[in-house]
Amino acid sequence: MTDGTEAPGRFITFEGGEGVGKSTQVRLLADWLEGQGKDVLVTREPGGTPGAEAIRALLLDPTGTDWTLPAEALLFAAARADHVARVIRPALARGAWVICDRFIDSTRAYQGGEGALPDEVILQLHKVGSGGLLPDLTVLLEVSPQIAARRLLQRDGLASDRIGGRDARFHARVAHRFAEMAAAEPHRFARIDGGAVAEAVHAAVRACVAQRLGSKA
Ligand code: T5A
Repeated sequence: MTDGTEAPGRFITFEGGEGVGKSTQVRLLADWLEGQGKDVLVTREPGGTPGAEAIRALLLDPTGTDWTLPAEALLFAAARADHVARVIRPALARGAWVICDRFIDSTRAYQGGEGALPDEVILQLHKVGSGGLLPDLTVLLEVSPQIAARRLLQRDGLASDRIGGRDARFHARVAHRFAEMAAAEPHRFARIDGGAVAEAVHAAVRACVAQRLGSKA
């Protein structure tokens, strides 16, 4: 992890838009690492602690409050602060491999970017709330909007949460932000095509983890 403090664990995050296959790949990677005898903790954002899950409900309920952008960013930062302090840091300190479904880069992509909050502001909130903790590796899964839409339609029908239900332009901007962040930090990000069958995507994720974090592939 990169925030100036050394901890023996490894911190891997999965990022990307809705329906790219993050949760599926988190599970497959966790199974694979556990099969190698590693202590693995799987978690997600927003969420991961009772307090952060309560904030998740406030943020994502499609019939709930229509938060302003700064309020939304503060709520994500508050949920993350609780999650990092109570779950992620203790797990890393005991040497676990922590795999998190979304983290700070989701806030940078969804609440930041053109016409939204400046990246420096979001990173400053992250510094205050979570000591600026960054993952060792961030896997960015990318699929075409058509593939993502087809998967989500198959799984959820027409239902979506308050943020997932925003229009196609919003989601295109989010995908562009993720790509920009990955280009700016190639040592932390790995961009992986999530359009193939799940096992093939998993093979690419495994190879990447082995190469970047020195685990057996
Ligand atoms: N958000 C979150 C912010 O705005 N700011 C933040 O800081 C944070 C942390 C969270 C929402 O909050 C926003 C972003 C989101 O809008 P969520 O409930 O966590 O939402 O949901 P998502 O992260 O959007 O996750 P999804 O479950 O929608 O998508 P996943 O996890 O990417 O995809 P997955 O694995 O669930 O797969 C979706 C479907 O496709 C199938 C699966 O079986 C499933 O049915 N699938 C595949 N099918 C074919 N081939 C493959 N390779 C497949 N992989 C998966």
